[in-house]
Amino acid sequence: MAKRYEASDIQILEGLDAVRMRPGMYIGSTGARGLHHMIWEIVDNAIDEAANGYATEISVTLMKDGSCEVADNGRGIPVGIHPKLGISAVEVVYTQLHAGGKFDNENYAYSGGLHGVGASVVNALSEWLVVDVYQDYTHYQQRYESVADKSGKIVSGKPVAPLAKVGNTRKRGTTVRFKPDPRVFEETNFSGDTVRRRIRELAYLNGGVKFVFDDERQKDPEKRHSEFLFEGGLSDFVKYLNAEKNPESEPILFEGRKDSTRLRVAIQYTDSYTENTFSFVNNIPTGEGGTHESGFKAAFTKVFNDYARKIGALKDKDNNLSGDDFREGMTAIIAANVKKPQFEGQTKGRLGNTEVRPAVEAIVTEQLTLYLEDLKNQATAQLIVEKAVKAAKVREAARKARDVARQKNQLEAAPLVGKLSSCTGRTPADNELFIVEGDSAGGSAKQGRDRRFQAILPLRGKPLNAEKKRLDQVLLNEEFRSIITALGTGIGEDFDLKSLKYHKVIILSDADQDGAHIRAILLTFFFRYMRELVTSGHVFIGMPPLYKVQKGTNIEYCYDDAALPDAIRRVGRGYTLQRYKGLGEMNPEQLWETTMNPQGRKLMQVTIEDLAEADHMVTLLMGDKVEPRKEYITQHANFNKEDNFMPVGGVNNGEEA
Ligand code: 1YM
Repeated sequence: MAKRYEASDIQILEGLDAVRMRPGMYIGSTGARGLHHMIWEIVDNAIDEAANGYATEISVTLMKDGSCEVADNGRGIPVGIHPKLGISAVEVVYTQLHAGGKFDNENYAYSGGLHGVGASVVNALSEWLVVDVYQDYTHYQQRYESVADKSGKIVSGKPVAPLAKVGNTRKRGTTVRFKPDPRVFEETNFSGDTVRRRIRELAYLNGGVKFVFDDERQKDPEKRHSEFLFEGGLSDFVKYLNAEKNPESEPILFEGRKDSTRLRVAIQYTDSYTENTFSFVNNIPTGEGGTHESGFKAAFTKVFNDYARKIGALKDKDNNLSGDDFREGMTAIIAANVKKPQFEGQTKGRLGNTEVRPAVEAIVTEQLTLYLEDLKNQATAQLIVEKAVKAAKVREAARKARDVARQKNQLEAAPLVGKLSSCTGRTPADNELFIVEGDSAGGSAKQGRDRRFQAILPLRGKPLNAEKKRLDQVLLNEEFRSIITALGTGIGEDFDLKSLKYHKVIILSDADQDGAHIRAILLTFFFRYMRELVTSGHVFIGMPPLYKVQKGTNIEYCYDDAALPDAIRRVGRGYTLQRYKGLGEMNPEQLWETTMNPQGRKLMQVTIEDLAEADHMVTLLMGDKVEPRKEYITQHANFNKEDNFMPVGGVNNGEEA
């Protein structure tokens, strides 16, 4: 048994009102993201308990009253009285900022988000919160509320009474139920899909722990209850990601520790041409990579080059194969645990800790070398080398093709003359590029736009599906070439965000199946070859209206079916209703007014909330296997719904960034 917890181990730093003053500092935002963060902070504590071997099951329930309940079957938060503060440890954890035996305790080397301050932050930002502890055959409970004092100031997370014994029990564990405070959050409606998706991810990352999700607000049994238990952990994760691809090997699995870094890796190769690396630090996705990812890549490339020489696939005179060559067709999960993670970058999705890179390199070198020495792994190892040799040849051919293309000026402005209608403004930060489906809509957009900052690129027909093509083929496609040239960033390894000529890239397609398809193709292309364009928030989806309700000069546009009844009521009797079937039905003025004018238009920003899920989705929609795609499209047949913008990660509904 680990050393028994002492109430005096807890450190105290600050009170809760600081959190309410600046919620963003503690949970990132008061929007949908921050709202969901509340759940993950509590779940984090339950996961720690499971990771330390005390809990086997974690459940999350979204309640009808807007509250959320998180429970585990671990030891229960300690109930002993803190000698200096004279209150229970439970109360310390929930009312004192920075409280927790966690960050100076060796057992808790790897706390996820806020190093144990999470619980009190959640309490501070809740209307009310109730903790139940089941420990030593006793059921304890305490309730906290955020209420206004006489002067009207809100006192955050105040205990209604001390922790009390409320009964006997044979249960073990901790249950926390809280209701996010609408005075803090702009949005208090939890998204069942978001929560379920993240719980599934956590279940993969914490193999062997059972996760149960209930959404009591739902009628549909499919959406009401889900259970996730993956005994194989990361190995199951990588197989899930490759489920719609064609795997060519069994997963390669290893783990190790060095200094204070722990690393777990799962790798599986498929016949696809793209690389999919998903990394995590303390269960948090690191979509922008970082020192753990670069350490992994460096060591993987080095060890495999040595191996390729050893088996004679590379001769003395040959150059080493590149990292990209080895990663073609690779799906990899890299899960690191780091003591004091530093998250950097645009979306705080990059690990900055410099000590992690050498530690990860050492672990990967050691473990992969062991793997390659094992006779039963030779077939997989040789396959990887053969694939890399082939990839190197193709890459060389593509490079030559690209050089030729450059020389011929093909990738420069030449093929675009007459196609791209550029804007007059020369400040990329102000400029917008509309990629418009079809020549006729393109024509309307050209006439309707504000030419000072809006450029139009009409697409003829469908560009090809980038998922199924190698870079050299993508470069031959005229539609993609014109996009690459217009953006000015280059592509793949050459991509350079600093050269981006339009800081808003807006996809404008019809609200029908064809439009959804074109949108998915474009998003796949950006996702595969210009991922940074998406991760740094430059890609948007334009939303043309579906209806026009009109009486005389009184006009209302509706962007979804749900808005129609209200619009009709406002316009009143004698209205006429027009349903737009495509962009082409709007004249230039209407297109400007409804879809392009920054005052009043609706844009959805494409974000990569969850890289792994996004990749799965892209593969599903765009990959080789037809059946799962059909199934998906049939299930989500209404192409006017937000769901259909999901192929590349989440989409921020509502306003521009
Ligand atoms: C539904 C949320 O919070 N579970 C949980 C939390 C703790 C413990 C067990 C725990 C930790 C320790 C010893 C220890 C926490 N304890 C603390 C603190 N589930 C949930 N389960 N015994 C029990 O850290 O040594 C913070 S969280 F600070 F009191 F130790």
